[in-house]
Amino acid sequence: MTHSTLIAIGKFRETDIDAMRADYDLHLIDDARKIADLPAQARAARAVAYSSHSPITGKDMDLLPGLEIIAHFGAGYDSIDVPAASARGVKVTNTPDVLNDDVADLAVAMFIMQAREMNGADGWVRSGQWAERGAMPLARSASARTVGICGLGRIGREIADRLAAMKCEIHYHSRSPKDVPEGWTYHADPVALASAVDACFVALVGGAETEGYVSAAVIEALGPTGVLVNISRGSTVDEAAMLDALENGRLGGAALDVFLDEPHIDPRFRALKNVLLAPHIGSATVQTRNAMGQLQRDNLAAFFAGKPLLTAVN
Ligand code: 8YV
Repeated sequence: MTHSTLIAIGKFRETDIDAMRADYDLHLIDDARKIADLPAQARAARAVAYSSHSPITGKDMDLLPGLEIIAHFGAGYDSIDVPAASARGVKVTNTPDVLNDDVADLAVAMFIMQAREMNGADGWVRSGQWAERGAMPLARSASARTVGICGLGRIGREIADRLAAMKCEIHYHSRSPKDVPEGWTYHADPVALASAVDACFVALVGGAETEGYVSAAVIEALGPTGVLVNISRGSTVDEAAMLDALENGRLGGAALDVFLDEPHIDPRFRALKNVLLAPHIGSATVQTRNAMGQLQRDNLAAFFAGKPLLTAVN
């Protein structure tokens, strides 16, 4: 049987490449800018497997005249110009839900680490300060705090459920009120949310609509004792305003897994003691990345079998 052609664009693990090679005539490139370099036979492909945070545009799609589907590795699909894909009749799929637990775990873990100053605590022991100077200065509680979730989608809800189990008082902001447990407080305005809480978790989808959604006003409302936790996209926060506020003590602290210019983050972050940093690892576990790869391939298989797509975006 001849295999269908598949163009894989971006970074993939060997296991995913092997799995795609088993089923397709695979052409692998690391960036959509390299589509033009592919041989003509590859550019006749009907399908693309995508795994990149750099953009794929309508112009890139036009270089693939037979293109019918872009199957993305990731829940967020802000790197794909979905309106351009739709205009060309190209289906887009993503890999939602399978990563919810890991991303929510990381958000809560980073919140606890930031509050309890775990990085400093580790250093206190390693550097010998415990023996030399005695007990570390007191940190802050993570349990029983008042917390806000900005964006109560599927990941936001998992974060809220974990925080509720930690006896936190839950506030949230989303476009409209959601079906939530009694006692959770809805705020129609993100500034009102930030004013009401000790810590705010950003769980918004990325893309043009949410760019800078966590604005200077939201950051000011969180205030000198407030903490911002972001596991969504760097673009959702006004990063310049956040850096200013962190440097000047107008924002208490932050725990960040995502940044504007990954992996070349603003060097100002490195000097900040009140910030916990992670290199976009929300979904970065063997279990979840396996599940994401499988879901990406299941969408491709469904497409080639003429069956309904499992997780269609458009
Ligand atoms: C990335 C993510 O996909 O799912 C998302 O939206 O941000 C991550 O899981 C991952 O970094 C692979 O590029």
